Amino acid sequence: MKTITTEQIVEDLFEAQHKVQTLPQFAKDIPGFDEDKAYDVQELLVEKQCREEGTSVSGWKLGLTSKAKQQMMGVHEPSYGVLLKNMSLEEGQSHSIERFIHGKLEPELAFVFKEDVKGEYITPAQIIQSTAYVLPAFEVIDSRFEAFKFTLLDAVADNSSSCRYILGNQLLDPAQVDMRLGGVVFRKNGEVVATSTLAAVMGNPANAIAWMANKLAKRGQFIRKGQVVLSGAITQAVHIEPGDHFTASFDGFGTIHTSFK
Ligand code: OOG
Repeated sequence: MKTITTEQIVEDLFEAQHKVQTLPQFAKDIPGFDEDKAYDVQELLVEKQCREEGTSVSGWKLGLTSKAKQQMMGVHEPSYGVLLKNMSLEEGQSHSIERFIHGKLEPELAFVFKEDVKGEYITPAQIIQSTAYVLPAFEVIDSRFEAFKFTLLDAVADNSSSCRYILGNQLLDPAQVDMRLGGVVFRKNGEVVATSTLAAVMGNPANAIAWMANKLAKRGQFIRKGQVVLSGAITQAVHIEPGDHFTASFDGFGTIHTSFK
C-alpha cells in the first residue's frame, strides 16, 4: 500500500496536465480514499490552477451521466467537475491539440444560469426556472491517467477529466424546448459517429443538473448566477486527431461545429 498525501496527488495531477503526460491511477492503492477525499483533491487542484494559471471558475460540468458513458468507463454513477475560464474555446474555429494528452470530444447541452441555485432539495423544475438559456456545446475531456483508464474516484480527483469546452451560439429558453426527446447526431469528418437523444442524460439533462446542485450543497457549494453547467455527454466520446472536423446537430437546438489541428 502506498502512503501518498493529498498535496502530493494534487501536485502530480497538476504536473501531468502541464507536462502533457499521463500518470498511473492511484485511488485503489490508497487505504480510505473515498468520495469526499477525491472531491477534496479536485478542489485543491482547481485552486492551484486558478492561482498558477491566473484563471477563475466559470462553471461546472457533469460526467458519466449517460448509460453509454458509464458502460464505456465501467462506472455506475455520475460525477462533477469544475470549468475554468481558460478552458473555454471559440465555436467554429480550429484548435490545437498540442496541450491535450489524449483528448476526446463529446456533445453536451449547456445551461447558463440567471440566478444562484443553492440548497439540498433542488428539483429539475427549479433548474429550468433558474436557467437563462440552454445551448448546444462540446466538451473536450482529457484524462491524466494512463490509457484513459481509472476508477470513479481517480476521475473525480482529476477534475472529472475536464480539459476544454466550446459553447454554440444559438441560445434557447429552456421552457420552450423539449429537453428529453431532442435527437442529437454527432459527426466526425462528415461521418455519423453516434446518435442519441437528450433523454440519454438521466432522462432529461435538467435531472443531471439537479443531481449535481444537491451534491454540491453537501460540500457547501452551489451554482452561481452567470455560471455555465455542462450536462454530461449525450453520446460516447470520440478521440480527437489533428485535421478532424466535428459537428453535433441537436434537433430544435441548432448545430455546433469545431475542428482541430
Ligand atoms: C470522465 C468524465 C466524463 C462525461 O460527460 O461523461 C464526462 C471521463 O473521462 O470519462 O465528462
